Amino acid sequence: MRGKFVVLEGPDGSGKTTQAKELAARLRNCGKDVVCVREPGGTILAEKIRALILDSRDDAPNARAETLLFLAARAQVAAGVIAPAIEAGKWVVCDRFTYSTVAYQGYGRGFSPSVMRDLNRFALPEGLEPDAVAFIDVPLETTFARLAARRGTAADNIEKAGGDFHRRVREGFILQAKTTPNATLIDGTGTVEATSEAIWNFIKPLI
Ligand code: T5A
Repeated sequence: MRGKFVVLEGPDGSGKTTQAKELAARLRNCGKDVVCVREPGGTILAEKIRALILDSRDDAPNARAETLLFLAARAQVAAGVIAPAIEAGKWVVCDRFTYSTVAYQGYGRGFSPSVMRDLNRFALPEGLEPDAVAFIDVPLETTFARLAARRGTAADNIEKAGGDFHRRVREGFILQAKTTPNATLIDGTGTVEATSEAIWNFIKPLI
């Protein structure tokens, strides 16, 4: 039997990684075989691409190169990890997916969101669609406060893009939450437990 594909999306520091772990634990408690994936990443090549995008210092990718690198990483993990796991009956919990490219490179960098959607389609195996997408929403102040509290180290290339960029990215996520099938917008400003419970209430009906 086909598994399920669940995506967590949202601005930097909205709590996706924390919530992906919480959700995977809840699903495993229900006896589900769960694969967790992060984007960009999830295969050896995709993790190398991640480092090229986020950590290049002297020769950071320009906006078009950045877009194509995110898509290359997605093509690799989608065909190599996500689609086979779903085929094998597993649940895939994915920390970011196509909606991030629409939000960051589309609304953030200023490329056409519809071109970003076309590029996403090209990058994915035919028919690969999430069964549910939880968009976790936090205001800009929360993004920057959480990242500052956690890191103390240099920001990556996307985090360095500035307040206006991140404001547009957030708007891009909110718009997509309203227009994407099987999606919901979840308030990420409460406690980890409160957000986890809201995500669980959204995902539970799929079990
Ligand atoms: N990107 C990615 C694109 O531009 N285009 C794309 O197509 C894709 C796929 C990825 C970057 O790449 C960009 C987006 C990103 O900028 P990343 O490091 O993976 O880089 O970035 P994030 O996915 O944003 O990961 P972060 O770790 O920065 O944010 P998360 O995962 O949303 O947040 P999380 O869970 O790590 O939490 C951050 C901090 O907040 C605390 C946590 O303990 C942690 O310290 N926290 C809370 N604190 C209080 N209350 C809560 N409810 C909390 N939840 C978490």
